[in-house]
Amino acid sequence: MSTYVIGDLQGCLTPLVQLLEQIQYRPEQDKLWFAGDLINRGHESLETLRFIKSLGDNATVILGNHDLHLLAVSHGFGTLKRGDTLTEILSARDRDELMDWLRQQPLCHYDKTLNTVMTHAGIPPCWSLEDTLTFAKEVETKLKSDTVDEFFATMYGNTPNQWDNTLTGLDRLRAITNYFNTDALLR
Ligand SMILES: [Mn+2]
Repeated sequence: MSTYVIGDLQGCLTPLVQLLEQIQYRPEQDKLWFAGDLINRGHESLETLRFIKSLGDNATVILGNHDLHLLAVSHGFGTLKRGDTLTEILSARDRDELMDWLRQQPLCHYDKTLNTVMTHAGIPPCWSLEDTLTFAKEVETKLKSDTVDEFFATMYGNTPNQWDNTLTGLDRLRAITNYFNTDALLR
């Protein structure tokens, strides 16, 4: 059994399918991890999302900044930018199903057996593993909640840009999200 970790697909399904052929991916025994940014920029975003979702338990997915942007826009927050290729998802017949599935995905994945953590951009050096998992859970709980719109309404923005354990509320959630998803904060 092998575990393959694949980075930013950005809506490029055809190269993914070619890659899976090349590594001779065997669904009955191999696992695929996707490190976020499944969609946007590329021209097969809708099909990419449907494909990853169809992999079920064979795929472990975490959210990247583009995935969160799509979720925010689909909830009526944020605006589409030039170069975004998200409209086919937003107008798809299975949009709600895809968005509900995406919203259930975590910001961070930890595999104890492999002693490995996957995040989209990184982990700040001041966070322990326990901090990392706890902070990810805080955002994930909000994402799955009925009050997720509060999060999307305040998700955009680069402040606070310094981690402080005393941060609370939506500022805290935005800071955690930015640390997981924006490598600028980690430099
Ligand atoms: Mn990204």
